[in-house]
Amino acid sequence: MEKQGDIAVIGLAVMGQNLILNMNDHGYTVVAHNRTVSKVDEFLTGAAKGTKVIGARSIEEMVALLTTPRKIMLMVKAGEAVDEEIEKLLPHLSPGDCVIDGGNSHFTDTIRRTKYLEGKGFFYIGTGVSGGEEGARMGPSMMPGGSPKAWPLVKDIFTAIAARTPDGVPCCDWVGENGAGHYVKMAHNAIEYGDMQIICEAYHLMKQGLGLSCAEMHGIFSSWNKTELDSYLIEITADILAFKDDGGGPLVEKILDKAGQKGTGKWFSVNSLDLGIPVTLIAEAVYARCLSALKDERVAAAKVLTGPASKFTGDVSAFIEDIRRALLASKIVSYTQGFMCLREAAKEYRWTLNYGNIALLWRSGCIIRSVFLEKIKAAYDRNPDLSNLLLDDYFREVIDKCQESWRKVVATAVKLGVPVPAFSSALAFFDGYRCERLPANLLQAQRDYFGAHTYRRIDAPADKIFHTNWTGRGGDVASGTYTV
Ligand code: NBP
Repeated sequence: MEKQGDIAVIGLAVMGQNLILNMNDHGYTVVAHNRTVSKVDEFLTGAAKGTKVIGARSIEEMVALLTTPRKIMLMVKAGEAVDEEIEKLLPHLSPGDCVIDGGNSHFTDTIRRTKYLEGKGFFYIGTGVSGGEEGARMGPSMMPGGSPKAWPLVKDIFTAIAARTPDGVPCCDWVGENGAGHYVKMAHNAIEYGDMQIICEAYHLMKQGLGLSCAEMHGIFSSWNKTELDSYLIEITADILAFKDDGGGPLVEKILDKAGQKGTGKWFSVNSLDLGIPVTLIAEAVYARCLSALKDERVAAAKVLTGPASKFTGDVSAFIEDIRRALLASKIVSYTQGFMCLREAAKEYRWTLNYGNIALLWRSGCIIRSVFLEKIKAAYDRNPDLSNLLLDDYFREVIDKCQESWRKVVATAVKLGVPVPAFSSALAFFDGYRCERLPANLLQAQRDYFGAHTYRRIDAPADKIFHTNWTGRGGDVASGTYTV
């Protein structure tokens, strides 16, 4: 059998098929394989007809068709399927071959699999692939991490098929060791959760608070897309609001208000708690989906729980601009929190992450693509050691300009009884972050009062620990282990 395949892709569902066609367009010979073998033939006689794609009906056949070192990409369901496919591959691999997982795997699985395959003399890459079906076909944002020695093996293929920024830079670069690529993809998806939620809150406020129609909101989102908010998600929101169903009304108003969540937003929120980083906006975005899923309970509660009767009184156009500014300020907080988490993860998992490059990886080809990401890249170019995006001059000035509007929007939403969990948690984070003295002094006193947790004093050396017998009844022994 002639070894003519540059790369193999296992998994011929929507992502696998489109990535193969994309690779084929860029001159690569791809070997296609799938667990259900009939799908290989369907693909060859269907979407891949007339291309150079070669079908392999078995792993043995697939492996024999590949040039060495072999590059085999899994585009299968995340989780056990990846381990199952790896186990099927192992007996057929030679030292130096590289297995690539392009699915949405949890980064800890990728850390484990990298170690496992490297221990057997193979290479492993876990790469985030973003942009859905269209991205896979036309150019996704790609975030590869894993065995560093494997990057030269796939660099040309990956950068050829990836999306490009408007000035031609591929949205694909090496992210870091073991699970770093999948971690960055998880962060991307989580930021997507946040961006979607703040857009939904703007829509809810304009609809419920101002009584605007979908047609009016279509115009507003379209105009916002010509400002700093210029992004794919604002653009599709404008499109969605203009879309009519068969009856001639806006389709969006007929869609059940019950959202699902596939996991990456939750994974990131859980990880942020593990790392001790307040990623509050994204966590609120996940919780907002959870609350939406309680549709039956909400319908029952709506009949008995009342809110304020107040109506919006004020300048509608001025308030729409206030909402735009609240959206922009909240978005800055969301990305700030996301990058804070990336920074802490880099420390925890010993990755060297390039934050400006990560922003650039998301500039095109993925769901959170936006002009805004260039500002993040510029901030890290100005100062690669920037500890927090809010401290960058550009973002600080934008927040300054937006702040009054942001507070007005949150206060008005509270008065009107329209929920804005992401707008308000972002503002609370901002106020907390800029607060020199938080009430954690009282909290520490409470902890010491009931659990002898000890505390430090502002008027004593930092390493000196204090415990007070607050009631005169307890002892003077401080807790060494008990933490709440
Ligand atoms: P799915 O996530 O629906 O996975 C189905 C594919 O996996 C089928 O081709 C299935 O084969 C194959 N598969 C193989 Br091969 N071995 C399997 C096993 N042991 N157990 C289960 N399935 C197995 O495909 P997808 O939507 O193309 O997504 C692929 C990956 O890319 C996923 O990790 C997904 O999270 C990620 N992703 C998806 C999107 C998107 O927009 N869909 C975007 C970004 C990332 P079969 O035909 O024999 O069942």
